[in-house]
Amino acid sequence: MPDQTPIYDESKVPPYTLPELLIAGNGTRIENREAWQHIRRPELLRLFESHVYGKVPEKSVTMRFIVRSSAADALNGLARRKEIRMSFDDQPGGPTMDILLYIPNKADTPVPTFLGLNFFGNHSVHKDPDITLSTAWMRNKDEASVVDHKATEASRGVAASRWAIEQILERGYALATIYYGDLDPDFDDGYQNGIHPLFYKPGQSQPEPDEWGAIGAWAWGLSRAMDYFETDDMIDHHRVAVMGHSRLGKTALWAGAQDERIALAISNESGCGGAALARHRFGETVRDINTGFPHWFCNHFRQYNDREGDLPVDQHMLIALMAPRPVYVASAEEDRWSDPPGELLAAQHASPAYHLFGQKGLLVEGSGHIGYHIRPGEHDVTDYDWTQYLDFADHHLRS
Ligand code: GTR
Repeated sequence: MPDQTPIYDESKVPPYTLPELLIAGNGTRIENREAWQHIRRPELLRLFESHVYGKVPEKSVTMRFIVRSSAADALNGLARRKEIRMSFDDQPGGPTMDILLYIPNKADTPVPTFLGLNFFGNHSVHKDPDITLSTAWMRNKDEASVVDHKATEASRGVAASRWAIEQILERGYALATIYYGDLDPDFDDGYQNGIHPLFYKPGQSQPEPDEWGAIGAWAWGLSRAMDYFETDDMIDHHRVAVMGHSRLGKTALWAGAQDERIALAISNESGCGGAALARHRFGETVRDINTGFPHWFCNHFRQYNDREGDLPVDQHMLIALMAPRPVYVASAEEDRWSDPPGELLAAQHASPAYHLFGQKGLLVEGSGHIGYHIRPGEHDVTDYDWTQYLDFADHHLRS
């Protein structure tokens, strides 16, 4: 096994060659948007499914939703608050997913919307006392006032600094959020809880080696929220931006790659398995992530521990799967584990897919269809990050 000390010095990153974005598996050069849409895009999706995130089993589930609450006077009259519960199974006690929605009162609906999964329950994104407190299993964390894997009253608003809700609403966007653990609680239990078991064939007790892990399940939940938006006439489902931080940034990119209804995908410091090139061995590596989080990816991904160069894809291709839709990658200077230089490189190398559509990819100055910023500070989501996302969304979703 090679030395496992993380590399934080660009000059020590071993040389690598990226797989060609615009050459198909059979050697055909991809020269236009039709060839991208019909040949390369489906091929890359299959490769990410089989080797990285796993595929969603082919099975339809019985999806239902109920509106659990709706109040026009939330946040001092700024917004309507809605809570929607989706279920995927007719059996009582099956998995459910709760969407919290804030819709700006001053805007004419339907409104463009930011959608993001959260780490500690919908009640964590704002101190609003009327958000239903999640009763789902959570990772224990003192700062989030999670005790014995359950949220407490003191958990309300613990993640509020990461969700610029008033800013989002004042700028005319709705915000929708879902606790990621509703889809799959984030620990390695061999996929016995969450939504995976709904998809098992008779006799199957865990996903096949090329079937989805937790990131696949979380991304699936984002697409189910898209299904709901198609039924809610206050939401403009053609203008939904999916935003995620860290593991949920990996998820946002994977959801956006698969689901072309998503108009914009935003990766906030998603790092390894997200926006950062796997072959650029800086910070977290494939071995690190498969060891620390064996349940996030499909089992096949483990073949690439210390063998990133053998992956048939790299993460510039994941970003490119958003084309021609806009995509945003953000890094933080002190968050070296997420490999900021590898994130920027992936964004740059995704650009040729955009050029096929006559668009600019990543631009050093001005705005192309790939946005990027790096800010001072640590691994986190800040108001500054949100201001950039709102400006980018204004440019691409409102013009
Ligand atoms: C880290 C992990 C990263 C990132 C992060 C997070 O421990 O190594 O890949 O996903 O967790 O999601 O907070």
